[in-house]
Amino acid sequence: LLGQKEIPFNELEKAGLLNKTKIAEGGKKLRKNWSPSWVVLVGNSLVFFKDPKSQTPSSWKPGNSRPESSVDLRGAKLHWTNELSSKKNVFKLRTVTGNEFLLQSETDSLIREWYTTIQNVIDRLDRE
Ligand code: I3P
Repeated sequence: LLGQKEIPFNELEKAGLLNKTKIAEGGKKLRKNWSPSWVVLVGNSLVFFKDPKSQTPSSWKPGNSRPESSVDLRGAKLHWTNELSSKKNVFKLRTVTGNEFLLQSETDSLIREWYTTIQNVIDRLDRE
C-alpha cells in the first residue's frame, strides 16, 4: 500500500472521481458494492481514496488523505464491458493477483480518458 507521504508528486499522472466496485479478490467473486472513489494514477499504481468530497483534479494533493487501497498496474488487463453491469461506460481492471474492479463514469469522455491513460501505463510497464 502506498503510504500518504510516499507519493512522489512528479509521478502523479491523473486524479479524479469515478464509480468503483471490486468484483473479485484473488480470483474469488465478491458481491458488488458501487461507491464513488477518488482515483489517483501515480507511477505504476492506481490508488483509491475514500471521501472524495470537495476534491477537484487540480486541488488534489498527495498527503491530503489516506489511501483506501492501491493496485499494481504491472501485468494488469483492461477491458470495456457491457455484460458485467447494467451501467454504461464500465471497464474492468484485472490485476495479476486476480483482483478485479469495475470503474465507471456517466461522462463518456472522462471514462475514455481514464481507460487510455491506464492502458498507456500498462503498456509502458509491459515494455520494461
Ligand atoms: C446489486 C446492485 C448493483 C448491481 C448488481 C446488483 O444489488 O443493484 O448496482 O450492479 O447487479 O446485484 P444489491 O445492491 O442488492 O447488491 P450494476 O449496477 O453494476 O448493474 P448484478 O448482480 O447484475 O451485478
